[in-house]
Amino acid sequence: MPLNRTLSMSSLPGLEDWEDEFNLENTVLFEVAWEVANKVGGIYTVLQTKAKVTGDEWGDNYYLVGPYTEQGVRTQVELLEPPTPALKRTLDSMNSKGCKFLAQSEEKPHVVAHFHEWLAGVGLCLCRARRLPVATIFTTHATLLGRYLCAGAVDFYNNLENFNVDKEAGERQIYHRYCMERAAAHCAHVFTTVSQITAIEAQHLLKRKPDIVTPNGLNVKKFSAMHEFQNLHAQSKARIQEFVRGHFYGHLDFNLDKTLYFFIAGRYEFSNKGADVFLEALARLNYLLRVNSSEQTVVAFFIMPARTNNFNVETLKGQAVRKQLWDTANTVKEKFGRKLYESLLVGSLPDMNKMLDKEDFTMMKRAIFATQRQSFPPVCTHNMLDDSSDPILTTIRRIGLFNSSADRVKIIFHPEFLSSTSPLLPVDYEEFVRGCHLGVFPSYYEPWGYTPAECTVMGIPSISTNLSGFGCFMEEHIADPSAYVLAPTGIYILDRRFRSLDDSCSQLTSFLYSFCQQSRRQRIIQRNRTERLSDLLDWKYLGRYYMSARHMALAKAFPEHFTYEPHETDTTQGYRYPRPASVPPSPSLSRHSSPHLSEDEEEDPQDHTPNEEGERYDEEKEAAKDRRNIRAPEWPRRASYTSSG
Ligand code: G6P
Ligand code: 1S3
Repeated sequence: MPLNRTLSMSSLPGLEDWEDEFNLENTVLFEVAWEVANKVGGIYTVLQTKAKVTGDEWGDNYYLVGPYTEQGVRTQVELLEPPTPALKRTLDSMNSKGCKFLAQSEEKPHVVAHFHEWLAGVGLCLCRARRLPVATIFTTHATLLGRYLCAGAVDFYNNLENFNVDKEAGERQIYHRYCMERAAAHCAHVFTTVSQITAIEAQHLLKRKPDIVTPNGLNVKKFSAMHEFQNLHAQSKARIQEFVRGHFYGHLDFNLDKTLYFFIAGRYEFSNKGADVFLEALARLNYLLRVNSSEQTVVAFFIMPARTNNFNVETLKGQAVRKQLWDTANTVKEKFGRKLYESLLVGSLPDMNKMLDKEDFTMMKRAIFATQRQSFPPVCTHNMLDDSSDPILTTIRRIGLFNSSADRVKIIFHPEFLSSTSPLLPVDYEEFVRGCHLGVFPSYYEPWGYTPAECTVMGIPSISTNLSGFGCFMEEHIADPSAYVLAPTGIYILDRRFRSLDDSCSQLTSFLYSFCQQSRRQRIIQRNRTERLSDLLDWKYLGRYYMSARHMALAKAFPEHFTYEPHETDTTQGYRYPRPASVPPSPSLSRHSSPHLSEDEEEDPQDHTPNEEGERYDEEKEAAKDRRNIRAPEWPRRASYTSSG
């Protein structure tokens, strides 16, 4: 029975269905990476989210190979017997011979082996050195040298072609690793990377132009109720507000209903991830909000793991004080309720002067007394091991954002990844993102950047840059790619390529300040537009690029059985999402394109109040208008296959 895989792609509105069938019998795919069932960073997310679409295509012929970690096996792996006799024989033989493998069996399958990053790339080099009959693919998610060079004070993108790569790798003591990465890139039948910008980097630093760009996708979750993600935002925001109530106890002199939550999250690479630019822009935003007597407050979270010695006492105390106030209020409420009930039972209205007794007042006074504090609410939630030299804390000391009452911008540095079991902020990352208003990722070095992509699929606006794979991808796939026009869709792209550092900070400040000036209704509409872009990031669509890479590798390794027709267009071209129909093209007008109501007007996403032009806002209609504007994509031509013998 031949194993056929059929893929149908029609989730993006306006897209033609794409169906493909070919014989997968006797063809096996191995995907090898250090981050298979081993959560280290972004590659884990690639593999974990892509597993479904690859599994749908390859069925039982798909194998993920990663390191054996007890923790990973216990929490992420279901132990099974090998499904095919050939695999069983191979595994038995590996076990008995101390884990050796050769791709030989009586059935002689066509094997595709896809290796991610230099660590797994060693296996690829060995496959080729031993002349194994395997079609190999190497994907680099960042180049080692690029990451190291960017972390130093180097004008990276203007000097890409000038680096003496051996010398630079040697000076940074990564020469051996660099050589493995370069060897894997050169040995592979097909070399891929995650974005156009990293393709250019790889061409200069690894000296091989990637054959194909394989952008990262996500599993996009669609709710049956269109506005469910908006409800989730409100629920998750309430959780964050609870934390803020505790953290700022004694200094809660700002209106939580007019407070916006911004955040940056990821690997703690201070300048590569743009934490430096974000802090500078926050200092400028603070100034602007203050001089303009804005009522808005911004709480900016930094979620970047650093070396710590647990939570600090002041932060834990904040949550304890909040809990105590909550308990006190509940106790008094219960006593009050009981007295009221008893009074109603005997048919009389209660004497309000007697509803609370002395004991109640003492209890409440004690609770209020506990909220007195001499210091400002802490900037950092943990005891930092490198407190005096930590780059975020050092910058905060320099720019003076200490969470004082006068500050309109407050900072919370949480140097640990979030967890729903935390005693401080018991939410997981997804819930946290949903509850925030804006993700800020002004990276200098970011081959892809999952954080803004995750924001997009949850309908949360984000700021990325034209130096990040994600930023460039969105710029390329959304019509009218200019910062002003993109902004209403909730995808802000900061220029870090053609501007000085200072100019980029100014641009980021203007993004943040204009975001603060939006009314609640404008934010709701913007979230709807952001969420509508999520299909663009779905593996159902982006999985195609991986397919093309595999087809190409099979054709190169087994030319007698497979052929591959080169694409007429670059494989990263194709679908472009149009400017929302309701947004006028002029940058100067775009900010108030949506019905503009004041912040005080409490609104609902389903609220259809007329705007100042007397038009009723209808999200369904607006979405339909957007969809009608979508141009049919120019899909890359499919690879063609002869039957695999
Ligand atoms: C969602 C909810 C609304 C809520 C709004 C708050 O859209 O469905 O009921 O008013 O979030 O938005 P904001 O941007 O102020 O957090
Ligand atoms: C890399 O992880 P990082 O955060 O070190 O790989 C990710 C997955 O491809 C990518 O999103 C990220 O930009 C890279 O930098």
